[in-house]
Amino acid sequence: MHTFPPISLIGAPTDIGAGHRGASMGPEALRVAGLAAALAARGLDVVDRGNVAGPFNPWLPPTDGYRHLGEVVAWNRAVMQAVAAELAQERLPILLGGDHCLAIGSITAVARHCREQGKHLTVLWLDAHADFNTSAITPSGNIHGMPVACLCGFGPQELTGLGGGAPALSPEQIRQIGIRSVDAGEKKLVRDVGLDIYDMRYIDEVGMKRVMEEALLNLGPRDHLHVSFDVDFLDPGIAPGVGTTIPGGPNYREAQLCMEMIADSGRLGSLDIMELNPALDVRNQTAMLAVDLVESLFGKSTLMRD
Ligand code: NNH
Ligand code: MN
Ligand code: MN
Ligand code: MN
Repeated sequence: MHTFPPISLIGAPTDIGAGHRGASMGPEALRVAGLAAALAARGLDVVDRGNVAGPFNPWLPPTDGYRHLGEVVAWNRAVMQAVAAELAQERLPILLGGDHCLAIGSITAVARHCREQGKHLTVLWLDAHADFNTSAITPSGNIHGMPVACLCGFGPQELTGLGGGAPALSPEQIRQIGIRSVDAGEKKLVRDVGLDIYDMRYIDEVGMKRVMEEALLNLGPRDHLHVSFDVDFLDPGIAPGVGTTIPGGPNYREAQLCMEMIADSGRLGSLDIMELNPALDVRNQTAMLAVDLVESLFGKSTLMRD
């Protein structure tokens, strides 16, 4: 069993980048589902920092290919600062979304921290979607479909340069798992940049065990693993509380194994829990499932393994 650093929860209550309203209630639903208590029960030091603040969602159509770009930038600056403050104290930040556009701020902070500490950053992107759209190819203008592209330098300067310099990531640092919905233009772009995608077909063919062995290969003590968990990664049959359900996702055991194998790597350094939409959930079951999976991510397991 690996030990984990002290944990800080940071809420970002907004749906500013999403195509449905309601992810703004995600942080509170995760709190109500008992996230802090579940981690504390594992013997971890957990502090809830409360929520960061940002502009209201004006719910406007796209301008120049983006919906709410100015508001998205403001929220991401706030998230970046809050995440950076926790990393600077050697704490492990957990961002409670909020929609997935906020991973730009979170991962920009993590990338800068890793650069300063001489660590190598790898991002595991658990999602039904590749989130690699740009303003030219997006079908929606929703920026939650663009964070991975922005982090790799494809996007508006305000977001690609959020950390004040070069893009936060290069495509080789990213491994995407669970992907099963990629838009036409996005498909070409992810192929061109050579993104490492373990899609659902590959998971079906070789199984989650081998997928995670490959995704976690060669992680050493100088590696920092960031997990960006879009709750729509999960099969909608077990996780209905998200805006963009896509059938055919990982089932309960596959998702548990994925989390358990990340825990076993001992390299988890930061986490996003994104896109939970309580307005679409049924009796908070998706939030409770997310908490259950996050317990596994922090080393909880059945029988005698923990
Ligand atoms: N690909 C679609 C878009 O860009 C949907 C993105 N929705 C997500 N991404 N939830 O994770 O609009
Ligand atoms: Mn998604
Ligand atoms: Mn996503
Ligand atoms: Mn569990």
